Amino acid sequence: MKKHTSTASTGVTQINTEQLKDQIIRHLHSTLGTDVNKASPQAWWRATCAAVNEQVYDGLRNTQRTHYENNTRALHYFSLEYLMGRLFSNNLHNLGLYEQAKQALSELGLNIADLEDQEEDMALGNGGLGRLAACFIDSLATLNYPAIGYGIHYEHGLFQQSFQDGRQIERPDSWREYANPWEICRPESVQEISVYGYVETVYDLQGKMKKVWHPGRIIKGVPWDIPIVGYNGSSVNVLRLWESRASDFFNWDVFNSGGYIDASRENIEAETISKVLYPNDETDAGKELRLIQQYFFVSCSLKDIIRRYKRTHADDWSDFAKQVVIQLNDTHPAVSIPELMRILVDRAEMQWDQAWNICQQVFAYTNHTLLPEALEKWPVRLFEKVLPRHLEIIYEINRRFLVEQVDVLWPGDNEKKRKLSIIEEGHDAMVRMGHLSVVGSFRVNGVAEIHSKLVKSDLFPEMVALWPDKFTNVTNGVTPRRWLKACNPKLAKLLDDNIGSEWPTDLKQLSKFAAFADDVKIQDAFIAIKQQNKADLANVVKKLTHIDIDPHAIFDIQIKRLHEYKRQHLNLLHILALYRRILQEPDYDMVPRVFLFGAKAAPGYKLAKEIIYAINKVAEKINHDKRVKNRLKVVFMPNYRVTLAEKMIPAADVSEQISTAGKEASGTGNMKLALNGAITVGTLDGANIEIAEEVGDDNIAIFGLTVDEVKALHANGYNSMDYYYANPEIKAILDWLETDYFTPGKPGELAAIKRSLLEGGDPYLVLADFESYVKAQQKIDQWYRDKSLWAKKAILNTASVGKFTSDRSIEDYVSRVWHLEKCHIRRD
Ligand code: CBF
Repeated sequence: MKKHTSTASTGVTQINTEQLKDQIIRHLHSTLGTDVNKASPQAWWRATCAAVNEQVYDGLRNTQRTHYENNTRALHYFSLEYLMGRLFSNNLHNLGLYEQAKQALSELGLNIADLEDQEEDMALGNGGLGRLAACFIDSLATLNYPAIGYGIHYEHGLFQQSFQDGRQIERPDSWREYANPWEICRPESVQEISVYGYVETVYDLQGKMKKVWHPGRIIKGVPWDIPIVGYNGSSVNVLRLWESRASDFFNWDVFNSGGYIDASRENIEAETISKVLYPNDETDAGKELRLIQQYFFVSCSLKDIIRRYKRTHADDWSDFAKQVVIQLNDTHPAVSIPELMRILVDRAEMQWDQAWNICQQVFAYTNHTLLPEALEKWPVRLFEKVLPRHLEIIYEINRRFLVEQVDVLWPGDNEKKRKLSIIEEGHDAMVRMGHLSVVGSFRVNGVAEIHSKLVKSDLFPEMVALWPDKFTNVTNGVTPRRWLKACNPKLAKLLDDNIGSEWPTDLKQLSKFAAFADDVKIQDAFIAIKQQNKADLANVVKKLTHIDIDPHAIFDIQIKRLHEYKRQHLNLLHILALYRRILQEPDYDMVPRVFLFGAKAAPGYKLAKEIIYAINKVAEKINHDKRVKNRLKVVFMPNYRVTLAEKMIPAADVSEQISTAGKEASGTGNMKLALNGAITVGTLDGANIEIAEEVGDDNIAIFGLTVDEVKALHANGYNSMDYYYANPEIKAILDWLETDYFTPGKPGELAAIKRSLLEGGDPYLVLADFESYVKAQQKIDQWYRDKSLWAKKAILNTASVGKFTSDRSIEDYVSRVWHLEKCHIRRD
């Protein structure tokens, strides 16, 4: 039997199948306290994780020691979300141990896939920016950049979704109910942070004024480290997540004064901070707990950074900005700007200018959205209650900004001041976190070319006038290790066999695959792989939904959060149009299609939940209608998450990227799907534009209004009623939704969509784009009829999207923002 040996080259020790087997059994005995005869799949999985961790910890020690010895400048990624998914197969792949583990487990009578299913997804994020953070930390470790991710150790990640009579039901997610084998608690690095209270102005003996914050509550932050293993065993970096607990000090006082119940209440309140991830993918501004969450994790993280810095620099701050760069993943961690100022001015007693100078060299900010409702603002009143000293500091930052910058460029222009002020004046004054982030950072980036342009032209034009060089673009990317090598092993092998095996770390190599686009043998192999992946997905669908789908139909997939701007309802209208055509014309000629959706709606987002309900109800009807003769199937996959994405993406023929132009900052699902050979039906929005540039117009179905056309249509007064009356198909479909056809005996149950599109004014221009969307879908239908033509387009998609690796994004950040040096890890 073939024995596999690890290809791991640097930070970690190489082991073979036999050694791995021994390690697994040893851990079954000594870590799990059980035996081969009675071990459950959970125990086997945990024992295997423990065995894998032997290599991981080896790499971690080597990495930390090398970084320390080299005294390296490091990136600190501040993010409220990390959508990690599972780590078992990812760690094995990155260590180069996957085949050994498969072999070792099989020799022990186990199937690796069964063990993989023992792991809960680590879903500490909502969607785009959380998954991006996970890809970025994978790339940083792979590229040997010193970096640490900071975030919150939520006890409950994103809710688990199921459907009851088609309606979304949410249940709490308990990803670490029985402990998580990948995390290490670090009690030696606990931090304490303060909230509430009041600020006192005091004068020292020399008459110098000082601000003293008397906090109302102290909370303990306990760090949990998740090792992040770079591909090929390069660096093993760390994701450090903070768990909140009541401070012993405070509790003890209350406890001693007989307040056992009060002490317990305080415990609960403190623990609440890291209890749950807020399930909105936009903002939760105005919610006190959310502000405390933000402050809790940035304060713990800054203190942790400073503790590490002081180990080598004591109280000399002059190298701080050389050693430390902090990336703010959206505005969520923006309160770190006044927090660092507070630490420097109040605690380190630094002059304001010097402190501000440091801040402005340390922070960089990524904007992920232009949606006005998503631009965070905090009521001044709330800030004052939770972080009174920080509010004062923000006022001072703002005062100096308005006087020293705005008034210098636009003297006496109060309108400019009003627009640029970090404080939005009004009945309920607000702190504008976007403004604060721009003012306090040395670099601001959007996440795709078009988005970065719009950040400059539409969101912060005056800031650009003040600091033209501050703004840049870094187009998003995804890690090809998880999103091709691990999730689509058959395609990965086809690539290895034909273009060599360098592509996982040099994705531009994929372009070599274009030479095979017309090669019939490769086309057949490509189609066969897709077919097998589709058959595998059909089994998953059957298991989860009891729906039978035909793997020979087109698999048309829309997977992303449910939001009006992403327009799942446009997809639904197209499905309804096809259904109606079939009913009107029984022999309607179309390639059979399975429409698959995966999406969670924020629990409080009513219309999004109505859209899910409508899709489920329409699916029920269509899937049971014999007249359809299997030309159409509609499936809404429950509980969409990273693990499900890994099963759906390799099986996709068509990728739905149909947001209103100008609304999706970038998208990353679009990249993963194209990488796996799906053809995009998409608008000229976000990274779709760059995907179109790479794959070429013949290999993508672009439709709809452009950003400029959207703006013009809104400016000229868009009236969705015009489309309703002008297009009989639109009218018929919307009217249909109002009847009880899909909800027998309950007319009007699906009327919310019609209402939003007509009375609600159709803010995302669904009706305006409908006709051109249907045409793009007809193009897909035509293309698919020619197997060889389709295979060629699919191959060219895979071959052309090398740009969208997160390794390239990271290199862009390094050269445009972070200026890091690679640090090659020495083994002990
Ligand atoms: O940049 C990553 C992603 O972030 C979002 O999900 C976000 O949270 N604002 C955007 O909506 C995506 O377009 C973007 O790809």
